[in-house]
This record gives sequence, C-alpha cells and structure tokens, in this order.
Amino acid sequence: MLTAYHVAVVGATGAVGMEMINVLSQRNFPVESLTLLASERSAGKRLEYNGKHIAVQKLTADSFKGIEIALFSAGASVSKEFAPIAAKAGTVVVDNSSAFRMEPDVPLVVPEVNPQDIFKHKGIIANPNCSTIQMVVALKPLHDIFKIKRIVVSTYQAVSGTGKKAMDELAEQTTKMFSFKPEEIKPRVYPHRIAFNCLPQIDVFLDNGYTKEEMKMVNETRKIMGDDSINVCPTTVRVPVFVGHAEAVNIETQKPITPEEARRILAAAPGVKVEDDPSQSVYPMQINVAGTDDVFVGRIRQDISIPNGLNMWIVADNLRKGAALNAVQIAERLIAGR
Ligand code: NAP
Ligand code: 3JM
Repeated sequence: MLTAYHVAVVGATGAVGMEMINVLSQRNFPVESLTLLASERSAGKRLEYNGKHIAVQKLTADSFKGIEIALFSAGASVSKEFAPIAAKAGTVVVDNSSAFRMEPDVPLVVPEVNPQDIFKHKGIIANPNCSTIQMVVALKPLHDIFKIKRIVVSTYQAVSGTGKKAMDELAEQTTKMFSFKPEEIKPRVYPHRIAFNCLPQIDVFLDNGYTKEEMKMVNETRKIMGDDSINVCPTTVRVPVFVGHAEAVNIETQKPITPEEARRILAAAPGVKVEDDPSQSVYPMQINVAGTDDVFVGRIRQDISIPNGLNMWIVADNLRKGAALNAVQIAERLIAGR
C-alpha cells in the first residue's frame, strides 16, 4: 500500500503557495491530509485541492503537530521564525525563502543537479532562488563535460517572482497607462513604474554594488553545483511580464564547446527542452513556458569573442520550476528515499 503523508503548505494563499497546491494535486503527491497555513488575514478563507475546499488556518507555533512535510513560501522572516519550530516538531521543511540557503548544514537542492544532498538534511531543505534553479538545470550537463569557468548572466524576471501584490500592480499600472492616466500611477511594490518599463534592481542593493538577487545567483550556483571555482557575473532585471523568467547566459568553458554538441547534450538532459530553430524564429519565450514544467533553452550559439564560449537563452516558469514544482520534486525524492 502506498504511504501517504500529512503535508502542510505555509503561505498557501500566495502566488507560490497556490501553485504548490496545484502541483501537489497535478503530480498526485501522496497526501493523507493537507493543512493550509497563512497569516491571520487569510484565516478561514477556503482554497480548493483535489475538488475539496480546505479552510486556511493561521500559522502558529502549534501548527506542525503531526505534520510530516511542510512546504514553506511565506517569506524569509516567517521561515526564520517557524521553520526551526517545525523541524523541532519532527516535520521536514522544504523552504522556498532565502533564509537558510547558504547555511552549511542546510542542503540547497535542484533534483536534476544534486539530488543526493537531500538526505544530508537536519530538518530543513532549502529550495534555491528561481533564477538560479533554471540556470543550473541547463548548465550542469554542460559543466559535467566542458567544465564551466565563468558565467555572465542577465535576467528578465517576471513580476510574479515578487508575489501577488506585484502582479496586481503591473495590471493596474497597465490599465492606467491605457486610460492615459500615468499621473495616477503610484508605485507601491517596486521603486519605479513597472508597466512598460524594466527595472535593473531585484531585491536590495548590497555594499559591493550588486543586488541581493544577483549575489544569490553567485553563491547558490556554486553551492548547488558543488564547485566554488565557478565565477558568476550577474545582472538581474525585472520586466513587465506576469509569469516566466528569461535569462541571457554566456559561459566560458575549460574545454572547447560547440553549439551542436551543446544542443545534443541539452536535448538529452533531464528537465530540459531545446527550442532552437532560428530559421523559423523558434526560441523559448515567456508566453509559451508559463504553466509548463521544463527549462527551455534556445539561441544556442558560439561566443565569437573568446576561444571556448557559448551563448544561450534560458526560460522557465518561475512559479513552477523556479519555486513550487522544484519544492514538490524535492519532497518526492525525499519520500522515495533515494
Ligand atoms: P505572496 O504572493 O505575497 O504570498 C505570501 C504568502 O505568505 C501569503 O500566503 C501570505 O498569507 C503569507 N504570509 C505573509 N506573512 C505571513 C505571516 N506573518 N504568517 C503566515 N503567513 C504569512 O508571495 P509569494 O510570491 O507567494 O512568495 C512568498 C515567498 O516565497 C517569498 O517571500 C520568497 O521567500 C519565496 N519565493 C521563493 C521563490 C524562489 O525563487 N524559490 C520564488 C518566489 C517566492 P496572507 O494571505 O495571509 O497574507
Ligand atoms: C523574496 O523574482 C524574485 O523576486 C525572486 C524570488 C524571491 C525570493 C527568493 O526566492 O530569493 C522573492 C522574494 C525572496 C527571498 O529572498 O526569499
């Protein structure tokens, strides 16, 4: 008989939490009971899971009694406070926030890249940043063969990465622009207007001039790939897209690499789909990847400025592979025990 688990989603009413509920259902995750947790604001609200309407409960220190697996996506401060409480109660936490990602005794996992790290957990497993996840899924198979020395990446990130308030803000600002009322736009979530604009700032600025999002890509890539020698030079940009992050990625490798070899290796790589036919204007785009599970790669071409370099364009659904799906895949590996 299949074992089923007592599962909780923390931040269930959010953009990522709601996608977690969808993914648990779509992948038939063996759920014995599903507990939905959020702040006091959403207590009593009902969310649908497998045709049932489940009432959201307020998250408290007592929420984890009998819970075996908790998927957290309520922000880093909630994770910092409640993930250790859950772990102490015997729950295994898969945490979507940046709270524990760089802690040495917390595994940081992308199942296609470092599944073995899952079993080193001490109660908390961290889900990486969305932009990092899609990049390492595509780059690990190339690193294994050609050894990546340096990555230069620019991101084009959707507003859903910031949550549901940011999605509302883009919709409202767009409507105001079309009603010729730009003076009524008062940015609340971002420092500037996001409609019809690109913001070269994601998360806060650090002393080195990079943003926190950019440094997540540097540090998390090294930890997941298990290779501190990889140099990452990122620029992260918010674009007026609802769902899907895209990335222009340049790699410099130790061994010579050709676009043909890269296409062949990526076509066989787990979780990757190659969409690359310039003659037909075929390449991955956010409008096509939203709602899908794979990491899509196109525009694969030689870097004409250095001996061993390659350019590519990597796109994925940030709420699915970038967050909810990756977390559920971690939980699936965990219960499979391998
Ligand atoms: P969101 O749409 O704003 O949702 C936030 C969720 O957290 C809501 O369910 C909210 O509940 C809940 N929450 C807020 N404060 C809480 C509190 N004090 N106690 C309990 N629940 C609380 O945001 P989101 O986009 O889903 O993202 C949530 C978090 O997930 C982010 O802050 C980030 O840490 C993480 N995330 C990770 C990735 C990734 O790359 N892996 C991507 C996106 C997000 P209410 O409805 O009650 O307000
Ligand atoms: C807080 O697109 C994005 O803004 C990145 C997702 C995100 C994160 C994260 O996963 O790193 C949004 C808000 C965080 C965080 O630091 O936990």
